[in-house]
Amino acid sequence: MKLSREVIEQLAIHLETCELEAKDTPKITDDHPDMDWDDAYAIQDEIKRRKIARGNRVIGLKAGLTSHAKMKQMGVETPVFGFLVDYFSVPEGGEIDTSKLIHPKVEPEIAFVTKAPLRGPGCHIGAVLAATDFVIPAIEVIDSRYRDFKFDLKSVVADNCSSSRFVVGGRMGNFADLDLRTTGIVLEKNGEPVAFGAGAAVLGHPAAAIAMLANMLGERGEEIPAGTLILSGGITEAVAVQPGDDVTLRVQDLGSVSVRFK
Ligand code: OOG
Ligand code: MG
Repeated sequence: MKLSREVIEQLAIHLETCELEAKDTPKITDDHPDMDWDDAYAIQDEIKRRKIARGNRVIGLKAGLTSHAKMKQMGVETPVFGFLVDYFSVPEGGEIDTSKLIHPKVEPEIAFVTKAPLRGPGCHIGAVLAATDFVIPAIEVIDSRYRDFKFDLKSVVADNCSSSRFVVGGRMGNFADLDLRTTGIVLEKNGEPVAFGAGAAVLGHPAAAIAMLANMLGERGEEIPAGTLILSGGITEAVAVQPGDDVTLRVQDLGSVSVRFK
């Protein structure tokens, strides 16, 4: 750790205020170039602590920057993780108020729901498949608090990996009849297909993102509990949205999920 407890708390308040007031900020490493990974996750943890103290409930986890398309778009090379709280969840077919967000983008993802705990080190795809209750399509809405989505990895980790909203819906699937590597996806904006991909874009298999998350949490002495919803990461580049946009994600064999922006 390079930052004092006081600075970690100040940066958490700063980033969370930007989220709650929909204001952007330059990336925090501009003023704190020496901050390390532990500092970055400590700031994220402090944001989580503040939300829980305010009465919000943690309802899931996310892995981010797990596909080559996303890493290339953001100019980074390592996957990261964050948390999801109650008010991030938007009902299927629901509406998202863009006036509460800075510059939202949507990502096509596959969400996992666990039925048994997962703990690293040594967590692998086989363990993830055995511990998964079902998978379901998800649209993640990311909204980096950093000006023009310009950040480095430590800044984005501190900012809870741009987490903002998400929608799950469509059909639940399980691995008896799915090979998620070849599961195709189409992301549509206002009826136009805007991004295409297959599950293998996420670390070769979306379950690998869940294994990686369990291994990263294991290093901190934490696990993924049973009954956790986990977003496995954007399969394609994120797509910017404006008020009035209608977004649908179609996932092969798993139906579709939609959300509107007002
Ligand atoms: C960071 C969050 C990335 C994903 O699925 O890759 C993410 C960002 O790109 O702002 O959620
Ligand atoms: Mg994502």
